[in-house]
Amino acid sequence: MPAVVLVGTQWGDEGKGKIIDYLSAQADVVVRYQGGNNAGHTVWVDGRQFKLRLIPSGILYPGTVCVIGHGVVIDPRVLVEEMDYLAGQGVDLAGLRISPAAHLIMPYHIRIDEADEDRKGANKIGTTRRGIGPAYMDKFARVGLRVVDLLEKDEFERRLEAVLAEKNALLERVYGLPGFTLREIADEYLALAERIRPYVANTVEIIGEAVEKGKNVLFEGAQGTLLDIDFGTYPYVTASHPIAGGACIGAGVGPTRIDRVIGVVKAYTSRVGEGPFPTELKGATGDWIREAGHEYGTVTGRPRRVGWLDLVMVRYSARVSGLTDLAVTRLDTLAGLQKLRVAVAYRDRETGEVVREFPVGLRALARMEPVYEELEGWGEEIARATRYEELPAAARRYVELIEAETGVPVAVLGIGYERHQAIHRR
Ligand code: 2SA
Ligand code: MG
Repeated sequence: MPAVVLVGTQWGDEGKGKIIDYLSAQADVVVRYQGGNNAGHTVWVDGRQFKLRLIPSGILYPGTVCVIGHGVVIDPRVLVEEMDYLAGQGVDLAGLRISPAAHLIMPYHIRIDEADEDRKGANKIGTTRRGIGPAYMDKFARVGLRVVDLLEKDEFERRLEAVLAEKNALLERVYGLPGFTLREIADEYLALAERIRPYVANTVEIIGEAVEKGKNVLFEGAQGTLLDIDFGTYPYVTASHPIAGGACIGAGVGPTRIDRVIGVVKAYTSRVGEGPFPTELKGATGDWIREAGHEYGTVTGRPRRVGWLDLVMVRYSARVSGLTDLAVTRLDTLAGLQKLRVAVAYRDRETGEVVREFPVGLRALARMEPVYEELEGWGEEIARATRYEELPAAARRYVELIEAETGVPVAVLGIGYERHQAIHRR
């Protein structure tokens, strides 16, 4: 394996958790490099469900080092809650390592995220309301507080006092909401700091050394390519870099050290939150897929918008992340549909032109209608296959269309929730 980056190729919820879980079994180190608790990975182990938000699911494998890198934004309440949840399930946290440079999500970030969404009304982004965007804003405005600050009481209080004056003014004057006192935040956060302190470590060295020694290091992306702040459907995006390059920035590893980049593709498309979605299905077929796939957000419980597989999008994701492999998930969910459609290009409604590249800008995207290829569906027998050759012919044709249209080989196929329900081709 040695150094592998795994990314979502759509709008998140591609089923990365399942593939990450599988790869984590062989990994020595697993790293989160961006986002925060706007991510939610669900992993099934022997009929038991684990829901993770910040800590890499590699923690479920004893002996694995699990890193939360520089590029992640950490809500200390959520982190400690998750530590307690895992410990309560009998999971050993000894492998956890937290970057001192990771920024903190503060209570005012959450209040601002919520207030900002409410104020925007019809123009809202549909965020997870977890304070992710406001925390990254402060990072770039250079007024963020980091894990390292949390560990020094005086420094934390000094910096918090300065920031709070500004945040309270914003909350009270712009949003008409109450602000926070220094003490209420500091007392709670400094107590949480003591729970976090034992796990804070030099993550750049830990990762760098592991890579140098040829160990298996897995960088797990959260969200998906089309939610990337630069490469996604801006402004309907998250505030970080879910693409493969984000691993270099958010973990502190050079691009020359990455061996493989795996893109996870769900067999259909889903999106939570607002923004364009060319292959969206609004009628009965969409409802059917939503129910069959339990397409409700792990974090917020929101019903996800669903649609046909869009290979224009996946081709674009392969481009921006330099994908070497694909992992296709949820082929089992589509079982039972007679006919399937897959977008292989777009047609510009205004000019009639057929394009194969993903366009930049909401206006351009809104003009596009998908050019579909229609394929035969398959039945329930798919979940019992153990080798590629045992898959129904129609499912194999579906997989091969993905390969042909993206130019990237499909290495793994997910055909069910359980760990063992996957087929490996490379
Ligand atoms: P935010 O809260 O600022 O990040 O919201 C901005 C937009 O990003 C969307 N968003 C997501 N969409 C799908 N899945 C997300 N997380 C996955 C989950 C985790 C994953 O299962 O919940 O697959 O890695 C996620 N996080 C943010 C959000 O809906 C807004 O459109
Ligand atoms: Mg998810």
